[in-house]
Amino acid sequence: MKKVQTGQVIEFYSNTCLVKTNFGEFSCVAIKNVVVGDYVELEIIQDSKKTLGKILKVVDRRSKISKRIGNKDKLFAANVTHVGILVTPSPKTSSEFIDKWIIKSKASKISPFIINNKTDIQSSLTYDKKLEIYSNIGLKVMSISAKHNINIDEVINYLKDKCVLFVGNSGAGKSTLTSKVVGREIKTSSLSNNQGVHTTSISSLYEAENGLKIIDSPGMRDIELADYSINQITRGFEEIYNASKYCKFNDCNHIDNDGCNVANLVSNGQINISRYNNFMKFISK
Ligand SMILES: Nc1nc2c(ncn2[C@@H]2O[C@H](COP(=O)(O)OP(=O)(O)OP(=O)(O)O)[C@@H](O)[C@H]2O)c(=O)[nH]1
Ligand SMILES: [Mg+2]
Ligand SMILES: [Zn+2]
Repeated sequence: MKKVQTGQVIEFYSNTCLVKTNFGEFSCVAIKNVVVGDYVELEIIQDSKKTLGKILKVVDRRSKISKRIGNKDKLFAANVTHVGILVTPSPKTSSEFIDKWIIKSKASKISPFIINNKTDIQSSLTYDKKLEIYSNIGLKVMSISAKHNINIDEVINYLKDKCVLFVGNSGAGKSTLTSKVVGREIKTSSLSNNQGVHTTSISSLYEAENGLKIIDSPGMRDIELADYSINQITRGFEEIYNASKYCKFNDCNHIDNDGCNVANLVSNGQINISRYNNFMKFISK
């Protein structure tokens, strides 16, 4: 075994982290700004009692994702490729929640997709229509039941060799799905209580057999849009962005009908009204 190795941070505590390499897992003193999902170069230091890793360098990240703590955004995961937005009839998932996560994912160069969980529960027509909005704008939607093992394979196959972050309201089934995908009981549920208030700051990365990785971090809920530019928000509404290219005026506010292609497409139903309302709400903040 060479003294200098590369590996990936799979668990992160306040000042130590666990790095997985081809030669096993090493406990390391976390250097500043290292987060779960990071690829690192580490030096293996062996003294008479224990083997420890010393992180020398963080490899350039393909993506970064942060969460709001107090009034600050704190980086907490790196190299995520996909965000799986869990949508459930109970607890009810708001369209704002979904649209905010689409914005956040796209702004972070991460692909969002939708997991319609709890299909064993009878859904309403409005709920089914809500899902249709997202498949109509080209998002992948997978219908599953995490608890009853329905379509878990579809999720596993879709995410082969990818790194995913599941997001959803407390009780949407993130931990249940993670356990099913990874094939073992995982620690997350004991870390977050029913109100979703996490009791510890640990973030973990779980790996399934086909190279699929899941990053789990308790307390991933609110998204503050204040930090996003109008352009970033607009890119979360691709259908509105594309339609706006054909508005009569460059500085169109998309409210008045005079020559506004967006408003026209909303009134004829080609752009969904809930998407439009969220868009207008988010950009006016
Ligand atoms: N009926 C039904 N219940 C489910 C399904 N998936 C998960 N649940 C239940 O929903 C509850 C919450 O599931 P969790 O996996 O703990 O939810 P979570 O998203 O991890 O919640 P937090 O950790 O609080 O954010 C549990 O009682 C699960 O058994 C499903 O497909 N159908
Ligand atoms: Mg959970
Ligand atoms: Zn317009």
